[in-house]
Amino acid sequence: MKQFDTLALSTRGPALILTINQPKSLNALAQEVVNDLEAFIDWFETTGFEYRGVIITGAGEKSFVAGANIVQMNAMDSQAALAYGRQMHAVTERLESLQVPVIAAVNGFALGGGCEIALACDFIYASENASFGQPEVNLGLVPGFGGSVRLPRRIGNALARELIFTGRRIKSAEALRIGLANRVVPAEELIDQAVATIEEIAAVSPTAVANAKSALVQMDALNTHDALLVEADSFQRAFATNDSVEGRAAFVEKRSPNFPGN
Ligand code: CO8
Repeated sequence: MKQFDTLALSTRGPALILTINQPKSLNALAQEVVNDLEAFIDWFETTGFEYRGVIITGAGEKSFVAGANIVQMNAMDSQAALAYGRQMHAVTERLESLQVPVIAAVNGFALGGGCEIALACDFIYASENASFGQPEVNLGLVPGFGGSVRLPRRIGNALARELIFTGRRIKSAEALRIGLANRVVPAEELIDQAVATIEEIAAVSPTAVANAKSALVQMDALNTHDALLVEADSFQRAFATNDSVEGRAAFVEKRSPNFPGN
């Protein structure tokens, strides 16, 4: 397994677990972490074919990711801050575009850049002690790693504005209620439940999941009419796969499908 200074990787069945491993700073996104995230994505895109999903979590019991590293940011000029923000934009866009589903297993603070990484994942499972927020206004800042774009898309414009303008922190129960988290679970079950979902995904056609995900990502930027064209194209490509030939034949023959994965 590939090694990184600031990330820990482990495998559970078909799932790859990526742990941001800087517990002393509550897993804040220091420059070294951002560089490692980029290197992780490079590695995963070229060699991670055996995995059917990625789970992102934070080391320790207290924090998922406490945001950008404020100590480092305090020493930056605005050009360096812009480069830091743009690098994280690229990381979040590439995470969003991975071929397999990515689940954020939020086990504590998901603040600022932490909430923004979670938003770049396909969906979020939160532990009972998780909390979410975009507290940048407390620093005289605004979200800079994609939160202004992805938070309104995930929870709606008005709620996102309220969270961004107040910097308020919300608990996991509220995150669930507003659709930010898909489920809330006891901390000790968080990874198990995320792995179980990836096992469920691993039982269906990998090409269909990749196809659906790629279409959903493209649709984010489109109006309904153009998004329907993307769906039609995606459906047509899915229809032509061997997975689909097998899936349809298995249904007709009343047996379980054995997907070839292409
Ligand atoms: N950066 C660096 N270090 C941090 C961070 C952080 N974001 N958060 C916590 N730490 C460090 C603390 O400094 C402390 O270190 P030390 O032990 O050396 O003093 C250690 O982690 C533990 O933290 P606390 O003692 O503060 O722990 P508490 O339990 O008392 O509080 C909190 C936990 C509430 C999470 C608190 O640490 C906190 O408020 N942290 C900051 C959260 C925050 O504001 N995050 C948003 C940052 S801004 C951002 O993410 C926007 C990104 C956009 C950048 C775009 C550039 C263009």
